Amino acid sequence: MPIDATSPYDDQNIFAKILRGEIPCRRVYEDDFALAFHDINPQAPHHLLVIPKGAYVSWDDFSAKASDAEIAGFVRAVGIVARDAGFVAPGYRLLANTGLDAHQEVPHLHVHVFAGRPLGPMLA
Ligand code: IU
Repeated sequence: MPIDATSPYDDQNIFAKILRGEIPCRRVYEDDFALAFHDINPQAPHHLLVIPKGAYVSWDDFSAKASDAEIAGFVRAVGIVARDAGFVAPGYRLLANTGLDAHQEVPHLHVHVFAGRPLGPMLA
């Protein structure tokens, strides 16, 4: 079910549990600001999720409330994940579904990283 991006943070959401180590994930990268892991239902040959370590429901919540250090750290982590995976040259796509109309399902900000095939024109 899609979530309302303006709802309060629920610390029982699945990505909060992954961050606390209560649920396993296929981790590819971690630093002070971000964790990256494989999506369990990949929509491309490579489909990773990058999440901030802080408790933010959505891109809207994060961009409004996170500190400059958290924002810089998270954006840099997304770049490192893509670069370390070798996605830069052939290309990759970032996506952050936000709220009901965008069909955001997990109420902890996550940036999808898609790569591994020509992804075609942007669909909206
Ligand atoms: P969305 O942007 O909120 O719609 O995407 C949620 C993603 O989280 C989706 O691609 C799921 O496959 C993925 N996911 C996951 O990787 N592990 C989980 O335990 C759950 C969802 I629940």
